[in-house]
Amino acid sequence: AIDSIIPAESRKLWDAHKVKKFNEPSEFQDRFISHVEWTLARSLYNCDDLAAYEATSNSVRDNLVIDWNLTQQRQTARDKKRVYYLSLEFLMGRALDNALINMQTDTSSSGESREMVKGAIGDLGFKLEDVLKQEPDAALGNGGLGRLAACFVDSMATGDYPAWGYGLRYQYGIFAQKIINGFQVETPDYWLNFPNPWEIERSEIHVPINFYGYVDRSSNTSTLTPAEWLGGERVLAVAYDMPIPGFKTSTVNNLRLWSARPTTEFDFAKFNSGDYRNSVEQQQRAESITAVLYPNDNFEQGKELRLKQQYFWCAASLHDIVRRFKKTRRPWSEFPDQIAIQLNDTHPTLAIVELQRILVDLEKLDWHEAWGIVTATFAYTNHTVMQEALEKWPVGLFGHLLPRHLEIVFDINWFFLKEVEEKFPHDVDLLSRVSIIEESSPERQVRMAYLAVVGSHKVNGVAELHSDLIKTTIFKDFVKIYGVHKFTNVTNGITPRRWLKQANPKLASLISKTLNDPEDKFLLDMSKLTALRDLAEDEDFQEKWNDVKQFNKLRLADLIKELNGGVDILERDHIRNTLFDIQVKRIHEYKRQQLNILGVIHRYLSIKEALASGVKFEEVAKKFPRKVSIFGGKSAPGYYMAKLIIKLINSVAEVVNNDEELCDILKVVFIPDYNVSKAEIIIPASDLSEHISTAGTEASGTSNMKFVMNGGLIIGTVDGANVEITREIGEENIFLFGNLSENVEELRYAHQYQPQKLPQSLEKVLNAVESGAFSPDSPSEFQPLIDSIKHHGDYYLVSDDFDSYVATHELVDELYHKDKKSWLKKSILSVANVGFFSSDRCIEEYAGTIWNTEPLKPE
Ligand code: F58
Repeated sequence: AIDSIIPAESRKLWDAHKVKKFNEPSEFQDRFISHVEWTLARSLYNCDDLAAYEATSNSVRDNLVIDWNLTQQRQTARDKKRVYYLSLEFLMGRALDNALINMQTDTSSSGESREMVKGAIGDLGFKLEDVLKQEPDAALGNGGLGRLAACFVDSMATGDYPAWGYGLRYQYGIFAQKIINGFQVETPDYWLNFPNPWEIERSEIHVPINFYGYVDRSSNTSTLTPAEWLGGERVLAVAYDMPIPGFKTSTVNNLRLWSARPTTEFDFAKFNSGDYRNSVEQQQRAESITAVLYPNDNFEQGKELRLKQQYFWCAASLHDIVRRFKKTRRPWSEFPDQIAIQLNDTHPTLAIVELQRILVDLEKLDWHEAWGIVTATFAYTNHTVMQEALEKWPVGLFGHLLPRHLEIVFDINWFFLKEVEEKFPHDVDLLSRVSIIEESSPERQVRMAYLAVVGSHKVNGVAELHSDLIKTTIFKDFVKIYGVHKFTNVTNGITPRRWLKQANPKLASLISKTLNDPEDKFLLDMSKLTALRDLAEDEDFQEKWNDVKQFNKLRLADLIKELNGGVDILERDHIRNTLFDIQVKRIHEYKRQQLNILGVIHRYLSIKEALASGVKFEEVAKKFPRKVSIFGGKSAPGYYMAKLIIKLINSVAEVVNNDEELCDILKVVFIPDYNVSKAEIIIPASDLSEHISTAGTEASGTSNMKFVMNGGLIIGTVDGANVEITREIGEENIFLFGNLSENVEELRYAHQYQPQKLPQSLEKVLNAVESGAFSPDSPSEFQPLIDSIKHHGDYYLVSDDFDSYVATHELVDELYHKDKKSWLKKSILSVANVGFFSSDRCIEEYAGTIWNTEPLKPE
């Protein structure tokens, strides 16, 4: 039973006044109007779409909060093992539509409540679609890693796991991208302009967090015994909770995001010395800790504020976790039986050090007992093998900000190296290779990935190929030290609720009708989709399937038009037989958008050449059937080459789209400000999508799974989860090309010592770019891109993969335009076999093999 301060005799009264969910349209309307009048202090006469969005969200939230409270009570009372997912990023996107899909009322199941609200709000004079569009994206992440965390909290709630997410409540999410004269320009994403109905401020939950200062060890001199960390700056971490509803369950989990506030403590020293303004200013700086999300993708910058963010968040979260554990009055030894903490990349690695500090300094446990508890609690997910993305912190900066934590890191390292030395005596090289402290100049650095490996009981990669690679590259020595079983794989997944039902309602409805599954149970058990295999060649079904795709392509064309100031780029009548070829993801050299756009230029030049040599347009159009190449994605603000790639794409679009001779058989579109809500429109519209990273560089990729789940075919390299996608859907249903990861090193090596020999096809393309064909006013504008391929070793192997890329596109054209039936068959079979990539499967694997937790089902 849970304690309560309410006396027993009063509880009856509480029960009599129990809050109730809205279950019917008229109850929803009551609630909606109450919120318009009372929460928003508006009326019928000034209720616009935005107010309707706020009122609808508040009404839906009321329902969720009832289940949220029950879920939390249940989890406390049953006291089962809990999971905490620590991620510096949660790329949630919009919440309302998702809540409507997942929410249950007392009388309707998930899915049905959306229809009910749609009708009810319609009768009040609003269109649900317009109301949903009012919501700003919660864009608290950069890309794949942040979106993965968002999919995981959805699946943890759906699977009834007692699991919380912990993150930061940034006031500015990832910047909004504007394209001006073809260049990316960043503008701030202040997403909290209007009241956010999806967060509940818990001002009563505030944790003081310290920085800087010094360590006091009064009498004893050993760093292993309790010490006191004193002085320094202090700020408050205030909790904001977001309800996370599961699908077809009344479980509503919690995502707790911390926000920084000044403490109410007052600096009397400064005040007395007459420095009032300074003392206030210093306090105000506290808020800067959670002001902005760092906008880098696969690159670590090493800024002090970033480390401050990390500690602020780890310390607040651990304080919260420990407080909850202490309420159970269990002995410390049971901590790992009750709690699993998953580290999403190395960003939360300080949590390992902080827990060790709490146990040794505050709870006075013996060092080794504490360390046993720590390592049994934590597990770490790695998302990259690229050196520039591995976190390292200069020892000086680390020790200045967190003096006691640095001591603890040194001690962890000391015991670790001792263990290594005992296992592999006299291997000095090994010791320096695996040391958590890197002896680099000008300064030593803390290697966070190694600290995470040493402090965790399991380390996983995010796709089979990637998990194999980490064992032979960055963590090779650790496999030798700990054995191979510490390292495992959990292939990524995506939530089918958002990425099928919400993004593609037409396809979801065709599937539910076909499977005779009116309650959409397939969204929970995606193996049900295999029943579609039998229909892959059924002409009637193919036609319906194709109609859905056409609908989604028109929907995307509408969006593109809207973003283009109301001017169509694509002729509507042509959309039906235009291949939509899409690459949307962060812009990065390793993801090779440059390969894609150079391929587009190759196609353009080939068309022009054919026309110039007198070949009839009809013939040319047969060889190069209609196609639009669609790009989208943000570059890190300081990433020069990625920004130049964006500019090249826009410059090529300018030339190609205005070349009348082409009569629209080729178009190029760059969609500005790619984000989650745009992805929901873009992904369902693809015929083909591009996942063409240099082999061995993309850890998994998750948009590849999203495209396949929406019936798009993919062209890709043998990289990341493309490998398992191929295995699941069959190699005849995917267009693979390019060199394999095992050859990459050799090819790179060769580039360094031999002058680059480019294939003729690429030579032509680069010459055109160099001649200023796409930048007549400054012909050398794209020289750095050309040089990186021609003269700087072509690190990403564009030249090595170019011909096979172009040839594979020819196969795509041929199939799409000459054999639509077999195209549709491949599309249907892809969806039929995509079930493995549901994030529900991932969470089951984490729970079974890493967390050792079980679901806690609502009674
Ligand atoms: C991505 N990493 C991987 N990092 O690149 C992708 O292959 C994988 O599918 C995905 O994680 C999920 O596992 C990624 O998105 C970041 O954005 C970090 C942000 C913070 C700085 C370092 C990169």
